[in-house]
Amino acid sequence: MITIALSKGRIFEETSPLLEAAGVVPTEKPESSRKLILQTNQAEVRLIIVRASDVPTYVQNGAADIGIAGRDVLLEHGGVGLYQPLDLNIARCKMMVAVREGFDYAACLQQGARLKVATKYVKIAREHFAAKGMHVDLIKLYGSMELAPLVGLADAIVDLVSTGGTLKANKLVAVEEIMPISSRLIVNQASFKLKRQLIQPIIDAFAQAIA
Ligand code: PRT
Ligand code: MG
Repeated sequence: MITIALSKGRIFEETSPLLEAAGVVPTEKPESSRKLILQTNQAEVRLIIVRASDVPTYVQNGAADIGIAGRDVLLEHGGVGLYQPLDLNIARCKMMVAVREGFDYAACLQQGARLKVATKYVKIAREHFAAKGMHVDLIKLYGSMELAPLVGLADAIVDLVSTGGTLKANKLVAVEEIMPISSRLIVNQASFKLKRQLIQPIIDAFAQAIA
């Protein structure tokens, strides 16, 4: 038996065609089912539905053999003990620094001002600003980062941007790209050794499907 950990929403949607290419079709849709364990057309493959940021934890601990997680999630998690054989190039976006329209970010940088930065991605943000030699006070949030500069909680945010629609709707502008983000296949290292005959064909089918 192999267990694949996925999150609902964009990751599930963009992974479905890859699973199908590997011959794996869930018997129920996670969007309409409340079940957290989904059987598939293959008796030896099942899916578990977890929060996006929990996927590495399930795979690291062997509760799932395989998972799909964003580079953002993997960097924040640390990725220790995870084999990462494939960048699937799905759920693509960019990690960006954004500020309120009219806020002079460049001037702040020049003056060496100490910025308040709100983000869910504390580790990525800390490393980014440290590499630039900038002093920042990081404020950890769990969502709706876009609100923070509008109500004076922070000068800037670090968040994911795909269409840019959320920034625009909140009168924010991106001022810096930190890194491009896409989702990766992750595999538990022990599973990879012990269940290679089940796991390798899935990796190969995914690799072929994205090529
Ligand atoms: O939603 P939940 O709190 O359960 O967890 P999550 O937000 O981590 O999960 P989910 O399913 O929303 O995202 C899963 C993965 O998709 C992330 O880890 C990223 O790798 C990837 N991804 C790709 C994105 C986006 N694009 C994205 N646009 N994740 C989030 N967003 C959010 C962003 O945070 C911002 O609030 O969408 C908003 C901006 O979108 P635009 O299109 O308005 O720019
Ligand atoms: Mg989300």
